[in-house]
Amino acid sequence: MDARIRNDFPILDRTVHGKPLVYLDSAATSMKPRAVIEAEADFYRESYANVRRGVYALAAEANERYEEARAKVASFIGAQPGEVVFTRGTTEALNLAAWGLGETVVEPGDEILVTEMEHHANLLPWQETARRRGARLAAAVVTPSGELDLDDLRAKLSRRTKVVALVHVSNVLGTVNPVAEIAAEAHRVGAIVVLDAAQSVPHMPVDVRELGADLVAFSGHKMLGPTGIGALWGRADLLAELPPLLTGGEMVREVWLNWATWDEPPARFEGGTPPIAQAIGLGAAVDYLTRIGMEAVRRHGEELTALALGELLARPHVTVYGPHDPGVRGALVAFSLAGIHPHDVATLLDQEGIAIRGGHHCAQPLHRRFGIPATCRASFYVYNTPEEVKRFLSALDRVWEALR
Ligand code: 7TS
Repeated sequence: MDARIRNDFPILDRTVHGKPLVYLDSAATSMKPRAVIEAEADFYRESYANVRRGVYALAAEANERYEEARAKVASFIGAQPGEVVFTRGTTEALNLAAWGLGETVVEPGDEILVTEMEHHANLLPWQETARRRGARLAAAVVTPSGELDLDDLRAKLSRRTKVVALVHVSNVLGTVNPVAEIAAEAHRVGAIVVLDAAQSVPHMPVDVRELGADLVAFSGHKMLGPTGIGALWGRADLLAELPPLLTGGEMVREVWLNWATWDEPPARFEGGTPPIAQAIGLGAAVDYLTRIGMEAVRRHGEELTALALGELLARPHVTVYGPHDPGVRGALVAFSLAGIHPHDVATLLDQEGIAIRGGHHCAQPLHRRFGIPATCRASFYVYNTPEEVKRFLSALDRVWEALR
């Protein structure tokens, strides 16, 4: 990775507690390059207006730039623009999917299959759908090494399974799930496959057609883009069947006092004024990542993960969660130090300017599965360097010496 990339991220120049910032929490959210900050600001400065309504030149220009951003996001994941619904992020996208499939596909007595490694964003919407529709929620288990137990998943698939909702890359274990294989099996029983791609789309080449899922959710803020914008990709014929989650302006055809007809996707799912500047910012983030190349992004993540993983595994007082092979992981490592609470580790590292996350990372059932309340997690992105990983590791050794 070109070391100059770092210079594109103004925030990385700052200090924390008098020390240079080492930001290792990109799995929570990523920092923004100047190109993204400027794209958003330029829109406000030069082309700002609402979308989908005005006939005046500025409104047409704003609309053009909003739709241009949609086309960029679509091409980034191998899709058509009409299949990309802008949402506030992964959470909203998954709620939209769970609501829509609950209304159209899930019947009383049916099953929804999730996994034990889901982020709450891909669990709670399905709990709600199951409760609302009188369906059953089942979960495929995770092996001790942090992989999905595919035999268990297969055993839990049946003709009753209407939806299989799973994460592509676990935000705790780093596990990369074999989505294409699982999707093929799920389709064999007629289930719809919903993929939480919040931790994959930012970090590796993703082609929705190759994955074989039917609906795919991700967030802009984890891929160098602004907050408040994300997307739900859906197979066009499936999107056409789904009802909207939000009703209101600019998502309808015809409105009478007692009834209305929905617009076509994606407009149907974007009721109200959407996050226009944020979508344009996400378009700039996609341009930025495309310039680096997603293969290079993945390689860099793998290199930093391999470095951290190798060093952590060599320390007898450190427990690492998830697969030990960096080649089959996302760019993050969750770990714990024997007998020390993850919050204490994160707090002491912060004193040295190092930002990692300690907690349950919105995956409480997964932590319960491993019999622990929390873990520490270091996560990496394009702007991180091997030197930063080494600084983190030596600071971690000092934390261990101080608290053991
Ligand atoms: N799914 C996964 C796998 C995630 O990692 C996250 C956010 C979400 C869904 C929700 O995304 P949002 O953009 O809608 O909030 N994960 C994390 C995390 O690991 N630490 O902070 C947020």
